[in-house]
Amino acid sequence: MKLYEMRQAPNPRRVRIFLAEKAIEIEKIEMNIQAGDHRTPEFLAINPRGLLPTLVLDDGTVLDESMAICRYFEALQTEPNLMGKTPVEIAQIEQWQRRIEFDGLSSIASVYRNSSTFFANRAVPGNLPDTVQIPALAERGKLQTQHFFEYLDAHLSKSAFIACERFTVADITAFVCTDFSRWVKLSPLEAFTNIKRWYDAISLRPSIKA
Ligand SMILES: N[C@@H](CCC(=O)N[C@@H](CS)C(=O)NCC(=O)O)C(=O)O
Repeated sequence: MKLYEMRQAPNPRRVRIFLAEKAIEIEKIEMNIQAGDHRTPEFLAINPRGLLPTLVLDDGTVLDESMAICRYFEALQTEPNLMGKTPVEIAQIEQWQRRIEFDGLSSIASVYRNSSTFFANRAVPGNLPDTVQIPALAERGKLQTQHFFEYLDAHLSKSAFIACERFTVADITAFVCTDFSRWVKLSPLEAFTNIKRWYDAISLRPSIKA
């Protein structure tokens, strides 16, 4: 199998950390979004959405959503468990995943894509026709990001991990989200002491450097 990814990009990074936690090694193909590698006819023949990460299985099956890729590997190799064992654990992890993806990652992406000069005509990622930036969406994204970090900090004042009192995929998503916020100068690490304490602890895991 082959994983098409990009080291710097947040979503591929989530999968890379997940694989490192499980000590799974697979072939990785480094792509460059800035250079347009993900929009070449060759890559679009593999993934018409033009998004990373993209996993191609040996039988040709293509998976192009980070969490679907993680679920595949979780089913393939169950330990260490990162996505929940009991029904309530599975639900709690999923709940946090969705909160972080919608309220955190998406809000930051909205700020980034609607303000970065590089993405002036490509405010929406993937293989779309040109999409203009809407500065108001960047402003709204800033408010949403601030609100997200406020409630994440309140949660982490009572918990050492994001879900289930142990390290899970939700910590991976929240960690990548926290790093992504630096791209738009909205890092919570100075203002939010509980996020900072959690972030420093998670940073020590070897998988974070994957
Ligand atoms: N929902 C997808 C989002 C994937 C995504 O947006 N990937 C970004 C990199 S982080 C991408 O491929 N961007 C391509 C572009 O900017 O055109 C997932 O979770 O994997």
